[in-house]
Amino acid sequence: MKYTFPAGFWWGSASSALQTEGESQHGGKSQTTWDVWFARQPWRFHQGIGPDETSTFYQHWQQDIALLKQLNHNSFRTSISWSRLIPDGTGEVNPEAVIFYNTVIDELLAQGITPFITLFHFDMPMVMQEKGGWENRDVVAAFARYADTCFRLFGNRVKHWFTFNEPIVPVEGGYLYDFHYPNVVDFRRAATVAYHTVLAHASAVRLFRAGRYEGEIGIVLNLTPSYPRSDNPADVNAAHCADLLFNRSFLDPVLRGQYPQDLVELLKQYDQLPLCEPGDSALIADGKIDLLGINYYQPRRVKCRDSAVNPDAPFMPEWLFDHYDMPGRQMNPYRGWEIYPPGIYDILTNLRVNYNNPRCFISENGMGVENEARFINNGKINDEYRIDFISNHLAWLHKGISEGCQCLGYHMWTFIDNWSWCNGYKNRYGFVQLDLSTQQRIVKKSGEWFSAVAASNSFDK
Ligand code: BGP
Repeated sequence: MKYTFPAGFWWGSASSALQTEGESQHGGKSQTTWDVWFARQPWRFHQGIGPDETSTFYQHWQQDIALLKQLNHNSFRTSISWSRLIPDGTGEVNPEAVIFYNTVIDELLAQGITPFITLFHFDMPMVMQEKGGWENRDVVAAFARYADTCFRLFGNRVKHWFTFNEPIVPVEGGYLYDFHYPNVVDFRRAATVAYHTVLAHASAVRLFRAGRYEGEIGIVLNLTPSYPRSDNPADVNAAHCADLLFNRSFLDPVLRGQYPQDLVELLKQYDQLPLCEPGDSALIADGKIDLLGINYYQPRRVKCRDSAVNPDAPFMPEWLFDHYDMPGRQMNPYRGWEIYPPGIYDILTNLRVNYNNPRCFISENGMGVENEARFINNGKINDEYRIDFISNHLAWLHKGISEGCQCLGYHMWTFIDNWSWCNGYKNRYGFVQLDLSTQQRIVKKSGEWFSAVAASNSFDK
């Protein structure tokens, strides 16, 4: 069957500043929580590889943008590093950073590639973390100022802005499950962090609208459709709770301008509501977006809890549901994530039916694979599995579009094998293979395939 996409469909990939730039101590940049955490606990990072060992986009931007062009990207998302642009978080703008990001944006445009810019992709400046990070309400204003600085400096050329990438991840990782700094496990603090992130997002949107910048502003959310084990009401309720906590805690504020009442009630019931101030509801209502980026990797399978919770233990999301290993599900054995292409269709349908069909696009989707060198054939990685992964997801995305969903594009994670948060180079995702020691780049088979798909705006399967 031939799948053809609407004219002007966005084909591209996504990346982020910290995962590609390198030079974390140079060019006037200050440290992020990742630099500090790595210095303190290198054993937490796969093979002891930290955020300095990257594809060095800071030096190789021109070569990499030429490769994006070769792969027929018409759009590309990366992030601006707050700690590079405003090293002390709130003060002077770093002129070297302005030159760097201007150069990157101008080169993308010169090559006919539309820049999509994220403002916060997990890289909290350490100076801000020392003031409490997202737990401290003052960081909201600091972030808004940083966002406004970006709009002023680059808004004449950047027309697609995203306040946050996957804001739930620093909440889960940093305050619930110990895979991001500051490694706290405390639901109430997690809820505060999530709440302040929503306020920071909305403050940035307000400034964007007040400044009458051209273009559109959105956010990138990792949506994990929650599937119950069965139709049994207890399982269905467990899936509903997981959906409220991990999807709708961000989705509803940014699309509907308010929190779901069910979520408020749930947090009240367990005495976990964050502190609200007068004016917050109006601010959140102003945070409605123009464009939603959807990162989709895997669904969430849940069931009701089999055993009672210990009422003396601190509250955690798992009080409300249990994870369920559905028999026969297809897994990515390397990353341990389920592969379920229909999930993309379910997300789009849910948005169309329940959220008034917002403008959206797939901003990340991809497959991390270990030890890809074993698939080298005639000098390049023959990653058929990645082509299968992408085409299966694209087929379901196409079905969503044919039923009326406003999905405007597909960005793969990621363009070049890059550094991953705690996993270093364990799971490689790129269209382009990176040799870390020589910095050599070789396009994989999937890169050639994607390039042809983007050029023809279609593929056969
Ligand atoms: C997303 C992040 C990316 C990227 C990707 C792959 O959650 O937005 O930054 O890292 O996941 O995940 P990982 O690198 O953990 O395998």
